[in-house]
Amino acid sequence: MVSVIQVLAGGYIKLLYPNQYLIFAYLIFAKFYVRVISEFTDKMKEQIVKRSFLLAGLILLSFWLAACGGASPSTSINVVMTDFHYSPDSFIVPAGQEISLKATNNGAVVHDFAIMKHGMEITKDFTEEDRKNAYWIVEVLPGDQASTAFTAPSEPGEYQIVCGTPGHFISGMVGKLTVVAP
Ligand SMILES: [Cu+2]
Repeated sequence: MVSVIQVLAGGYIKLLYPNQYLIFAYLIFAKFYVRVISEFTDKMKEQIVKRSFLLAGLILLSFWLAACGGASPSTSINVVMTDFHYSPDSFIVPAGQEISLKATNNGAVVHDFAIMKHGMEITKDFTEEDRKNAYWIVEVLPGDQASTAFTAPSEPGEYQIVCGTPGHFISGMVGKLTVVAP
């Protein structure tokens, strides 16, 4: 029994929390149940509990499937940068293909999305010397958004993504690009 209330609540919450809306929809649904449950018979209550567990199970399954879905290579990257994180922070792309990138800077300072060349991972903060070891860099001003494209490296493997703004690498602004054979 997927109620109209659940669907409406889910749609509304989706606008506010695109990722976690299912949990919120479930909580609202559960709250609605608690309010009316006192008027129900024991058999009805039993059924409601069973259905609640089933619903929770389906929600968990959908999260699990969504997590698995994110593990396949994609030719588009949509990243949100904040102070000092990438969200998401790992990407899988097919080797040698054109990748479209949309980078949004929701932070208060300028951020980069710099892919280091293979084997050129940095361990200390990004410096001007590291710039030549970058495979590709896009810089985005605070509150701005960049839509661009680059060709994925031809060599499969793991590539480090870093922010080149001083202090950001050591603040944990790091990601991972996994290049897989197409
Ligand atoms: Cu940064």
